[in-house]
Amino acid sequence: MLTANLRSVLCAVLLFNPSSMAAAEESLILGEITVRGERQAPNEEMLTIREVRERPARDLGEALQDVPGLDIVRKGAIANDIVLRGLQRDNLNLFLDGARIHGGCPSRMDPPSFHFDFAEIESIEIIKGPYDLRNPGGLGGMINASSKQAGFGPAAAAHFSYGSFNYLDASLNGSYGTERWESLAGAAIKSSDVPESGDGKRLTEIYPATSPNRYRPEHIDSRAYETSSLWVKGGYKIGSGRSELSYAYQNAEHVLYPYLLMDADYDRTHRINWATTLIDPAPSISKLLLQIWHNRVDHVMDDTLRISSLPSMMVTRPYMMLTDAETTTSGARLNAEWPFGSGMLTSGIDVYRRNWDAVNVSAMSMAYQPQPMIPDVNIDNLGVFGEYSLPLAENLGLKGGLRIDFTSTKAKKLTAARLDSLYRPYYPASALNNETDFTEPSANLQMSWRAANALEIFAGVASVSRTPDQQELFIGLQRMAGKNWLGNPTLESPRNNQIDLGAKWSGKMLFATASVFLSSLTDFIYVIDQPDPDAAGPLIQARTYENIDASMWGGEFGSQIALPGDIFLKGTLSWVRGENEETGTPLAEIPPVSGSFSLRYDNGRWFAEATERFAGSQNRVDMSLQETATSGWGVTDLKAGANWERWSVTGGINNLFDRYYVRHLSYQRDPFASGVKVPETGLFAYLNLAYEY
Ligand SMILES: [Cu+2]
Repeated sequence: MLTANLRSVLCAVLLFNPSSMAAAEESLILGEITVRGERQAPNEEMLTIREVRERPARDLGEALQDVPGLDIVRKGAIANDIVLRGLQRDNLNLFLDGARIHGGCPSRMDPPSFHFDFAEIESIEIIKGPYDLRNPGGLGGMINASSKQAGFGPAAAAHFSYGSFNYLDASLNGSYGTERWESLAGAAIKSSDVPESGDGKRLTEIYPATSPNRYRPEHIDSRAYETSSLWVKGGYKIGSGRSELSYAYQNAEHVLYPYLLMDADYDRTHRINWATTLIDPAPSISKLLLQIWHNRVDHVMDDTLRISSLPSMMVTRPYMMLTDAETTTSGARLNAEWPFGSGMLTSGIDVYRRNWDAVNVSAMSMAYQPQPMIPDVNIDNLGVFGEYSLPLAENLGLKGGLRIDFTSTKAKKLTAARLDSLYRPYYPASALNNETDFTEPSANLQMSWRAANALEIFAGVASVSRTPDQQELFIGLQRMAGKNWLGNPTLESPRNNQIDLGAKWSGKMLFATASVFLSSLTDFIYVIDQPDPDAAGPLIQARTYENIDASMWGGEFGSQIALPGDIFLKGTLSWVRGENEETGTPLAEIPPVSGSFSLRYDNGRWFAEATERFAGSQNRVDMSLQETATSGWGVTDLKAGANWERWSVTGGINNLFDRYYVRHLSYQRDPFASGVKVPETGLFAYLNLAYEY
């Protein structure tokens, strides 16, 4: 937490504070290299908002795509889901200012990162691997976005971006701070028409001419998304600590997901977060953090834009299927830092409740039948942790910790009758219940050794578990054809046992990291097909979940080099491999090898940059899930920009040669397989204009 805050402050000073801009102007990138070198551990990554802002990233997934180890699931023009070292969904923790947030959509139309705008964000911290014990469930890693803080006096910033396909992203931030208090408010809007891929087709034109899931002709040229966000924050200084209360509202309307069989009518999000930090509140405590937060998301999706909703004998409403979902996540934490011996002990207690309730209404036979798809499920978690960091010698540090989580889950709207009729036939040998409990310890040990002035070596070993989520345990959707979608109420908590080795070189002109990891996943939650239990009866095959043993291994490389003549080079490379140890076959949805290389001229007043992004082919696929191979690709991006007093302008072209390409994680499998891959955007030109006061 402390390093994250310090890092935010450094980023803010280096990148945003206009008064320090002149001094830092000559060495903006050099400054970033220095900050990375000083602050970024070998198992961590950080992304500055400068890097985010220079490109037309529509969401956090796109913004993070050049960070080694990160990849995305492409579902449409926006709302890409983040993948870290081949792990995704609930295997990753994603927070805003340390507050947990979950999406409402059972198909992850609104992943956690979709629920805040970039314009709210100052920096993003990524811990790769299970090395965060301060939060429950960080099995694969932790991504924490830190929101902007008001500085001293008045400040304002305006950003405006426009690009191909009527891409629009505009935001306004204003703040005022005094010795004692500070306040900040901002707003942002984003919208775009449907982008075209390199073959000249829009994302809404990717379905075969006979598919019932294709878009109706009048919606092919509609908006791809429209979002608006509003945020306010007030802070009060208490000694050298502070107390802060923030609220944000986000409304996303008409978001198209060609990846899925439905599109979002809306996602409406409320976020409230209160955090108080006290410095030296008692002789034995150096820092105390108390935080309480609450988030709520309302989400409705349906197929009204698709052919499947055209009126027929069966379809007598504007939709053939509709899902109305709502989720709330609330929690609190109390963390304390105690100087103890020659080290520092951090301990804490935290609780959260995540409630998820989704009702699906589909035309079944001759009637519309509502089903408790996610049957109003509570997950309640109580955790305690202790973490001790000890400097063993001047150049050798040791850090270790232990955490225990007690979790109980209950599906309030899952009746015994529905469990018996819909779930039990697929699990005849198990006792099925609408509630289940877990008690899981997690632990890690990390060592960092400064082997030479510029060289730091990192080694870590960790064992971290997470709770199965509401969907994996209790989802229940009976369908007319295809496959049912069922949770498995007998799931155990998955666990990641991982070792990491990393090295970081942070010289004056060169910053480089290299890391490798090996992970043994026990009770990993994996998608499987259950056969039709009553060949002649009304039941059909089901797509469900089971615990498997799996292993993953891989590595990343990242570097930033400053050459004479204001030339900068940047390169990244990521690789991961996953194996299902039960069957000896590849794990599904593992990204191929990928990377980027860029060359930049930057004299502090203006810059020009060329980047080549690439991915290899992925032939290691899970045939049992009808996963198919994906070809490799490479695309070229160009950009240039200039600063003048308080103004800055950046423009560029992504995918210069208008290549048609798809990512490996670009299509949905059963039970909602639409059979199409969602391609990446073709040639895309953009202009960003920013004014900072
Ligand atoms: Cu949805």
